[in-house]
Amino acid sequence: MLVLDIVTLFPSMFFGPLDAGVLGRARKNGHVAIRLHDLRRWGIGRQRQVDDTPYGGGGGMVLRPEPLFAAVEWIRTTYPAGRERVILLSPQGRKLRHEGARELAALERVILLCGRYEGVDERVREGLADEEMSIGDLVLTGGELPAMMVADAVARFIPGVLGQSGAAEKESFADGLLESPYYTRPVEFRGLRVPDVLMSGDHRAIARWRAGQAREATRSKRPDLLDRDGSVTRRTGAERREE
Ligand code: 4FV
Repeated sequence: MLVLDIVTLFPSMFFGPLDAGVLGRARKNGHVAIRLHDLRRWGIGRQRQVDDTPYGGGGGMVLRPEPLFAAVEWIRTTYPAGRERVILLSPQGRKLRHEGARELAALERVILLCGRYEGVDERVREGLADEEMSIGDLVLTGGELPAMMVADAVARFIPGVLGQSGAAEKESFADGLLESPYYTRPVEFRGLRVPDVLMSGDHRAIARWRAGQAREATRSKRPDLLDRDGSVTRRTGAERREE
């Protein structure tokens, strides 16, 4: 079972999104456990202060290091775990991708740190987080939504969470390509017909068609996933960025 310990100033944001559908069932079935930790609990002084103005000026507020360090140390003491990783959600992180989610799913525990305001004190990066993860090159108001995305993406790799086992290995990005198109009833809709091959029962022809469609979808929509020779890139996020 994977345990996600989420440190946030807004635990209530997680009520709902993590209780519904596949993730909700995964928690009920004990495949994934999610614990929410209110950062305010480790706030400083009577005001339980968690943020302060940035040295050197520049407006906005910055999360102080002490409450975040104290929260992680309390989690580690209260819930000891072996293979774990502390991840800070931030725009500076490596992009959350299929491979990264699969890696995290193999751990016992992941601690997710949700930033707020302008960001966190740099010493959180230097002395607490094992790594940073980003959901994309944009700035959000907080790390909570990215943390939910990590929880959702990672849970799908836990055996037993998705209906048929290995489903996570048969989808977009699993083999570096986008997925082929899906069709379901009705056969004809507003003049648009389901491709005959999908109703042929010829599974080899269907597999060939799907492979071709996946490659074409990737070539037209996400050429960055392919090398110049059209093969699926082995380049990781960082190398891809060079383009
Ligand atoms: C973010 C991202 C993100 C930055 C300042 C929270 C915000 C505020 N996190 N991927 N993009 N975080 O924008 O993960 O603290």
